[in-house]
Amino acid sequence: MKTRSLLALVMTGAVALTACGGGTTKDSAAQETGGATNAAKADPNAPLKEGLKITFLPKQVNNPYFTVAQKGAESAGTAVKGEVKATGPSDAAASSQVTYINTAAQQRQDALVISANDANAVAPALKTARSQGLKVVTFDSDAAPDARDVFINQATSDEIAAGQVKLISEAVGGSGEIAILSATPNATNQNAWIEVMKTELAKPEYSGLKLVETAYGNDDDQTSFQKTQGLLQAHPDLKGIISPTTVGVAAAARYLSSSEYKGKVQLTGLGTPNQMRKFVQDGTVKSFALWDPSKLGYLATYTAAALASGQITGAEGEKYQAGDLGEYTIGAKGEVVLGPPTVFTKDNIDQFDF
Ligand code: RAM
Repeated sequence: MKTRSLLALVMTGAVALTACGGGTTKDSAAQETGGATNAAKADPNAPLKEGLKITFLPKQVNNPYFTVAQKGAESAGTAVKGEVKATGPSDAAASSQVTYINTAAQQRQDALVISANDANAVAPALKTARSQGLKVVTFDSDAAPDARDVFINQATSDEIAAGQVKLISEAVGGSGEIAILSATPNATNQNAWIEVMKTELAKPEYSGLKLVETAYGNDDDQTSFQKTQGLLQAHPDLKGIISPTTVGVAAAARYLSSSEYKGKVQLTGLGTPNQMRKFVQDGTVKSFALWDPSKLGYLATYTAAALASGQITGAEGEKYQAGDLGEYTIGAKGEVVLGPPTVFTKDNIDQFDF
């Protein structure tokens, strides 16, 4: 009896310590696989802690996609009665987020919600932050799995990338040269999608399509605009462009819409309906896709609160409630999937406002 109450006391102490974010014991075996890294067990019935401090760190601040995601993060912050502070670099360069991660740790934030510009460049800073008790949730673009607790993926890479190839194939009528206009060369999400696109293109149903170049606009409007021009000049037979970045696809559409290539060279990608509406209406773009970035920001922030409250640890199979979005389950390697992307065309684009 005595031993048992002593054990209970020790265990409660351990849980309380972890919940306070101090002195978290790391399980190095679990760290290898990503996801659950805390020795503490999840308590699905633990109440959400009030007053949690959460830093929201996008790839870059002047990107409308992340502005919408931030709105979702802030509304989740209100729902969990916490405080969400958004900050971040103006460019999406590989190591531009490191100082912001260090600051979040110094400011004793409870959690960090980040879309990583580079999986490895941010990893050492994230690991240090976690050793100081911060919970780390990546969303949109993952960091190295052993540097974060949970990754909120917008949709599986397979469905995003296969969808992009299908859209360009339909737009160009199944044959011809195509190019990819990506964001930065190190972006985890972009590279995962490009890899799947190449696998898709190797399938017999796409034998008429030939990928001639992958260019990088660095998620910078002007660079993306110039790279579009460069692709068209370098490949006179180009029939289509896939730009799986909201910055790239909007810049490419702007270039095409006022050029001789409008309607001749097809464009698809991942874009926000509000940025792409005029290009769908003027016939430059037939279709493109995206998920709702605000739901992505909401889910990532809610997940950060669930982690910081001890409801989940990031281990596969754990379930939790994410406010308005309902129940989610942690998958393999600490990954949670928001849901399938939406395809936008002139028939449905006016139903969306983001
Ligand atoms: C850009 C960024 C982001 C990506 C979207 C689709 O805003 O590259 O990481 O997910 O496009």
